[in-house]
Amino acid sequence: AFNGSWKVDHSENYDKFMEQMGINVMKRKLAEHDNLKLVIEQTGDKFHIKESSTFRTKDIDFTLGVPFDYSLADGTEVSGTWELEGDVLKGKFTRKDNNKVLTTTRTLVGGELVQTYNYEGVDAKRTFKKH
Ligand code: MYR
Repeated sequence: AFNGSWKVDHSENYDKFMEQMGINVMKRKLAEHDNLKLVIEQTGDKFHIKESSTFRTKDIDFTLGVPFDYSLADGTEVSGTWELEGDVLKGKFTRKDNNKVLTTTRTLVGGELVQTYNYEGVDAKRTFKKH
């Protein structure tokens, strides 16, 4: 159900979230228009994601419940896990530089993919459309 090619359509509070993450204003301006695209292929509990944006292209492989390393587009390194709870993917990632936790969820809502983000009390949301 998460399978497909998803393009970001709009974001809510993403700038504030990135600010909380410590990202400077110039990078935040660029990141607001990153044209993020995710191609998701799920097979059982294994995911393969092709991420592309104005910043980079990246292949990500993970298995539900199994920790993995990931670098955010600004270079911040995190380590964590995705789990499926009902129809909701729940991710919990710890920054390697300060041990603080970033949580994120992915849910399908009316044919759109909604990803939420939380870091240190600040929530954001990005909505992706299938294309
Ligand atoms: C993936 O499933 O796409 C890979 C793992 C995602 C880890 C957490 C993603 C949070 C990205 C937040 C970007 C914030 C920029 C400051």
